[in-house]
Parts: sequence; structure tokens; C-alpha cells
Amino acid sequence: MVAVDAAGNASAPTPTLATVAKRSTVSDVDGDGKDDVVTFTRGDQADVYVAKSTGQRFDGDGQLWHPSFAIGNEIPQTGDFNGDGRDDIITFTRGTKHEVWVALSNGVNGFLPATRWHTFFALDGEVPMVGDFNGDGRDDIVTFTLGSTHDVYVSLSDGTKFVETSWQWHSDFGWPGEVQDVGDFDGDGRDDIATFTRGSSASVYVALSDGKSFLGTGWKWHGHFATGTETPDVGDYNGDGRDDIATFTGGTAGDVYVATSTGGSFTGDGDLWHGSFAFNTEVPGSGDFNGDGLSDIVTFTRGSTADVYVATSNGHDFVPDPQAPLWHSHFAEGTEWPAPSALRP
Ligand SMILES: [Ca+2]
Ligand SMILES: [Ca+2]
Ligand SMILES: [Ca+2]
Ligand SMILES: [Ca+2]
Repeated sequence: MVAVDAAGNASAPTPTLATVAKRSTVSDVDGDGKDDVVTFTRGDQADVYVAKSTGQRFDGDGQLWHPSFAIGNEIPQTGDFNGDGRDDIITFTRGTKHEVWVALSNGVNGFLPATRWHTFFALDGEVPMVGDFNGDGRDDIVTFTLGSTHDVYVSLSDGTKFVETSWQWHSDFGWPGEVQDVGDFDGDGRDDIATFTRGSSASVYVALSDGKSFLGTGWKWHGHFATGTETPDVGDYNGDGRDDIATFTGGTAGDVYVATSTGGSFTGDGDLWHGSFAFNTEVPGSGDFNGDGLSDIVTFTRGSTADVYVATSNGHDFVPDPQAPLWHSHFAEGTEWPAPSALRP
């Protein structure tokens, strides 16, 4: 939509419209604009539970949305694969089976029966992820082979299945030991890929999607981010339509740093957005839990406490509600696999 004045001159689209065009949600199962939390028990039980966001907490205890999904050590995630605005669930079997299954959200209280969307994607040891790489509003899948090949394959969603097999989008991206992630870093509506070297080099490389491949090799967007064994993550933390990067130091410090995207690099070194979040073995993640267009952060303590804390973004800091930072007191027990989270295979 573009406003036109009486003389017929078109104005530039407003920033508000640009923000709407790129959804910042990643796990919004009921499509109300606020990211919800999903947890996969995996193992033999393979239950999937959901707690929906009210904007101030995650609501409901023991809300079973699927009784048999992501069995054993399969890799589950969330995404909107049919493009109806409600996030669905996906699981990658990997191994010698290398199948991909999807269960669509009914938007209210459950996921529909799972159907097989691909029969040959993400072999054993590969790292599969979700993103809308051609920008048509339906989430697609990507897999990083790592190993000695460093290949990246994509298969696009047609709303009922993932279509292509063995479509290589990059031949030299993602090395063993690095951490990969997906986001729209230049804000063109197509998701791109990033890899974090961590360790002492602590560099971040990006390759941008043109809708049929990822462009750029060795394009360093940051030279000092996510050192050692920190946990990096992606979200639009300042809400400008371009995805940014965060890193959680964990340990006893629990610091959270952010570098924001300029569209061609990540800017900011040592910008502390939170000073005590996601300690030790907690599992952090990013999503827009209050639906204001800015990505917030979440942490799952798991284990026997199974607490869930959220701190919302104000565009330059993550700020917990001083009265109620705890958004759920019984969600994702033990070693369950919560989403959205930075847990990786
Ligand atoms: Ca929601
Ligand atoms: Ca797509
Ligand atoms: Ca992009
Ligand atoms: Ca938010």
C-alpha cells in the first residue's frame, strides 16, 4: 500500500507497513501475532505440548497438541509451512531414514495428524533448519552438510510438501564446530543464512538469499561476536525488519549481547542488552512474545524446576517485567526440546 496525494504523487511506504510485511513471529501457533511456546518430549512418548502467550505470560498446563511427533532423537522445530499465518511443527528424522514430517496447526487447540513432506532431506549428522528462503510466505527447509563438503541444500514448500531434492544453494558455507542460523539479515523478505565460528576467532559470516541460491563466500558481517562456547541466536530485536544477532554467555554471568543489522553488516561490539539471563545449562531462545514487532528473549530452565522466563525488547535492552518475569512455572521438564530455542542437533 502506497499513499497517493491529490497531484498523483506516490509517497514512500511507511515503516509500519514494512514491519508488517516481514513477520517477526516464529512459534505463533494460533496466529494472534504473539509467539507461543511449544515443547517436544521426544523419546518413546513423543508428546507435544503448547502454552499460548497472553502477552504477559504463557497460559495453560499440560495442553497436549500432538500425541506422537518427533520420536526418539529426531530434530523438531516450528514454522509456518502452509502460509496461513499459524506456525506448524516439523521433525527431521535424519539418519538413514532422512524423512521430514509436518503437522499443521488447527489454530485453536491442536496440530493435525502428521504427514510426510519429504523423503530424502538432512542425512545423519547434517544440521537442518527452517526459513522462508524464497519469500513467498511459506517456510522452507535448509540443511547444512558441514563435514568435509560444506554444502547447503534447500527445498521449498508448495503448501503441501517440500518440492525439490538435492538443490544446492551454496557449496562452501558452514564448517564443523561452527553454529549456523537463519534470518532475513538484509530485510528483503527472503531468509538468509549465517554461521558463527565462535572460539577465539568469533567471526560471523552471512550469505544472502536471491530466491534460488545463497550469495557470497567469506562475507564477514562481524569480527568479534559469540566467543568461546557462547550460544548465538537470531531475531529482529530492534524491530526494523532486518534480523539481528544475540549471544548468550550462559555460565554464572548470564550476559546477553546484541549486534544489530545494517543490511550489510552487524554493528555493535559489547552492547549488553541484559546482565542476568539464561544461566548455566538453561536453554535460551528468541521470539516476539508480546507481539509488538520486536523480538524478545526467553529461557527454559528445564530439569525439575521447568521454569520459563521472558525479557521483552524495548529496542535497545531486554527488560523483564519486575513484578512477573516468570512466564510459566511448569513447562519443558527434564531434557525436553522447547521452541523457540537455540537448541541445535
Ligand atoms: Ca500466539
Ligand atoms: Ca517459501
Ligand atoms: Ca534476505
Ligand atoms: Ca516483543
